[in-house]
Amino acid sequence: MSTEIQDYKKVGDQASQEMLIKATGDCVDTCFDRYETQKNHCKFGTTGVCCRICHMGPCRITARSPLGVCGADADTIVARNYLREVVGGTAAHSDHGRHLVLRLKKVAQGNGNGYTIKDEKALRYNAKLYGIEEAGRTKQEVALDLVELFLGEFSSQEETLKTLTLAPEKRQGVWSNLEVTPKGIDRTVVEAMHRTTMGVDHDYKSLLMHAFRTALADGWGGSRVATIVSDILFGTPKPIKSEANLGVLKEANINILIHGHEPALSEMLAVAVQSPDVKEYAKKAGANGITLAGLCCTANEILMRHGVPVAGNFLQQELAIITGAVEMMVIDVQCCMPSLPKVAEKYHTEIISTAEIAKTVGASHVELNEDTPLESAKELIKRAIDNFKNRDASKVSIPKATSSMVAGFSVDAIKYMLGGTFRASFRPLNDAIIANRIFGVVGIVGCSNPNCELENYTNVLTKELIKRNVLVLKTGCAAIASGKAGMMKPEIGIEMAGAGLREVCETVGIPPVLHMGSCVDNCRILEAASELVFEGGLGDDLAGLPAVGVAPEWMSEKAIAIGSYFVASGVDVILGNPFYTSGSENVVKFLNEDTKELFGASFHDCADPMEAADLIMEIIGEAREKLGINKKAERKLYDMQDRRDLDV
Ligand code: SF4
Ligand code: MSK
Repeated sequence: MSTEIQDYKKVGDQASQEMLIKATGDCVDTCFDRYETQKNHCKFGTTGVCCRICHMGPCRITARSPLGVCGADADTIVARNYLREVVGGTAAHSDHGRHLVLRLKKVAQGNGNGYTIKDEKALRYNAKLYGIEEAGRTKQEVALDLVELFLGEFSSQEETLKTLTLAPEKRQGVWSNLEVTPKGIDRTVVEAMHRTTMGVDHDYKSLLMHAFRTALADGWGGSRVATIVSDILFGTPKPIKSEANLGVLKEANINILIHGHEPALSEMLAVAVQSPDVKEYAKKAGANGITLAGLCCTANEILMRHGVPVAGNFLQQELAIITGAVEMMVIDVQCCMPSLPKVAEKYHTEIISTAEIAKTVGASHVELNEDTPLESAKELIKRAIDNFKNRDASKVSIPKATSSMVAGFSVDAIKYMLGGTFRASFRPLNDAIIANRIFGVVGIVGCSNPNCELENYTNVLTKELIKRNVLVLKTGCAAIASGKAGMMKPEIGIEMAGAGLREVCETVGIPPVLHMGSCVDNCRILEAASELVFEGGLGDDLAGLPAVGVAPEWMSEKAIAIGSYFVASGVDVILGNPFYTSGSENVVKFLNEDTKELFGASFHDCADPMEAADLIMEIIGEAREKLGINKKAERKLYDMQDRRDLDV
């Protein structure tokens, strides 16, 4: 490794290192450089004791000034700030869900204009879950009823969320006893903003309980609705092969990147890019073809359903442009850096913002024509093709690194893999856990963050867990990290797995690390955990399952909401970097200890991936002990007499 590369040791993967070196040569600033200039973080911010909620402040709590002008203490201020972060995450996931519900409404009313109900089975299955009559009715009629119900999930003023009834009954009882069952999503979010404005809710416990209530409105509300409707409109993901890392970009091709979170436009682009006229247009422009690839969670959405390759995760969005080979980056919502047009100035890349609510200075704004979305998508691709002539060959350098992967593990797909068409169920997984071939299940989720070495924590922990026979479920940028590291290629992942997990994966034909989708799809992990409970033999609640959640390199408010709904659901959560709450011992104690009494799960801070692995084994071991399954099952070879006995 050259000294130049060693300088970028905060970036573990070769492809990103190469692009950071190129960025220096091209005089381009990236988030890694900006992190260096920003990294002396304000202590008032990182400890959560800065309040700028009213204009008597800003107030900052210190030993010499323990109260704000209004009298608010550190507990109130830290808890208010935490709740507002949960609100940000919940609002992002839920607004995404709302847009999808409104799209399903148009489709059901006959105004889909190219969007259809792609998965009628998912529509009917989910309608039944909510008690909507579906037999003998058209899919449009069923969809309209489901849309009405989902819109009620946002607007309900007095009734609690219907989607919460998809959780195990015992958990619903816990929420009800603690009075954290949320009413409508919009009401819950508005109330959170009201509670945190100057002079309203000052009791840190009351504020934190509303944070959990709000997070539940995300995980068992907005996010779950978003995932269900995405499956209905675009298809429930099934295992699909693809590739990950910057090497998916091709020098001789037109390269188009889709980035953000909402799948509606990218679905159209994935269809449009296949059309013969568009392909012909690319050939005429002198390109071999078109590479459509994704970044962040838009990538995960279209990877899961179309096998569209993933160019990279959150921290690779600028690096992708620095290859000099990207004709267009189409951005929608969430996690798209405002720096993108600035980076693109050095190259020929055109940044196109597409969401009405998400505009970026320096980007061109093009919204999909709702009457002719496919045509709009084609026009966008042709615009990228027209930009090919502006590419400067001397600035092009695409890293070679790519890794093949299998993604697309929705809960439905996992059930099918475990039991086939006629016996699709989680039974074999429950049995493997009970027999201790699989020690437990861990969801590793979240982002990448320049405050730590890119993907190191995520990959070290994942590798260690599968070695210790823990099945790993992944979403978001953490999933992309495993894809890039080869762990989602069954033959490679299986080699890394411990004997018990390996046996199960080989029998079923799955990798030991399952890609379950985007960050909104973290609700799929809760759905999978609920299936473990419904299947029987592992207790009657999510709390007590041999399962843990981890957010190793998180950075977004969405991750705070996700962590909070995991804990409120009874699943312990390990954080690679702590919340900005250390300014209040009471708040930290509440989140890291008191929640265990309330919800049966809590947060744990753990900066080292190997220590996290040990902690996870301890938490899962305790759960196994309580379930009475903490022993190594002997494998019994049956002789003829045993078989006769079994038959009796
Ligand atoms: Fe200061 Fe209180 Fe205003 Fe916050 S709400 S800025 S603590 S006076
Ligand atoms: S994109 S929220 S960086 S996972 Fe979902 Fe990745 Fe985190 Fe954004």
